[in-house]
Amino acid sequence: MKFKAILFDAYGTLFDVHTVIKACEEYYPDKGTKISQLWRQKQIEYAMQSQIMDRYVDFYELTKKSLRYAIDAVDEEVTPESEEALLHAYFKLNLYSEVKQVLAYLKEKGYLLAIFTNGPKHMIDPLVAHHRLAPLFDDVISIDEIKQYKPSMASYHYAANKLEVERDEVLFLSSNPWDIAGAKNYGFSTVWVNRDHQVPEHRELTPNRVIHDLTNLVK
Ligand code: LAC
Repeated sequence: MKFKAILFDAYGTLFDVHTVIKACEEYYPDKGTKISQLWRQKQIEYAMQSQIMDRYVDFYELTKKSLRYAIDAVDEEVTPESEEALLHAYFKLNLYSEVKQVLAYLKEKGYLLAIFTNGPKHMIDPLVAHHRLAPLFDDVISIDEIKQYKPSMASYHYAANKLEVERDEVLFLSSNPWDIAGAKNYGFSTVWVNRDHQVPEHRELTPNRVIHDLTNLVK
């Protein structure tokens, strides 16, 4: 067993961020998909801008800020009710259907399993509890603990140190190309979970494997 630890990004990799489309449609009919896409795009952009400006704002605040942008961008009004409902939906995102089965298999094989995410614990812990995932993970690691967003080198370094493993003992999985590039840049082996069949990026930091869902990992 070459790897000691397998780390998983949270949003888009374990949890489906576009679960929120249903709630978006209830408040903004026919604009739910557009809002959800802009919301996710801006949430990531704001995290990177926060990192580059050295002006840390936690991912929940950035999730609120990007939601407001997305609703404004489709010429709709944010109301206290819609904002509360849509943010609440972020704490009940669907778990991708194959996740529990694959995690149980990997745990049985003896790997250290952890979530490694931009989300603060107060966003991630409710999702882990909601889906009863705690028995499967040895740790939930948030960059909020060092206030350095992914894909910074410092963030991946923190995760390896927290698990007390060397970078070449870690396999990192994410659905986000920028996250895979960052992890590879740091020195992890990487598996891109290309759930949405996106076009490959960062060919100089290419993932070790590309899969479309976690079942391929088992194979
Ligand atoms: C995460 C988001 C950025 O870190 O995918 O979970």
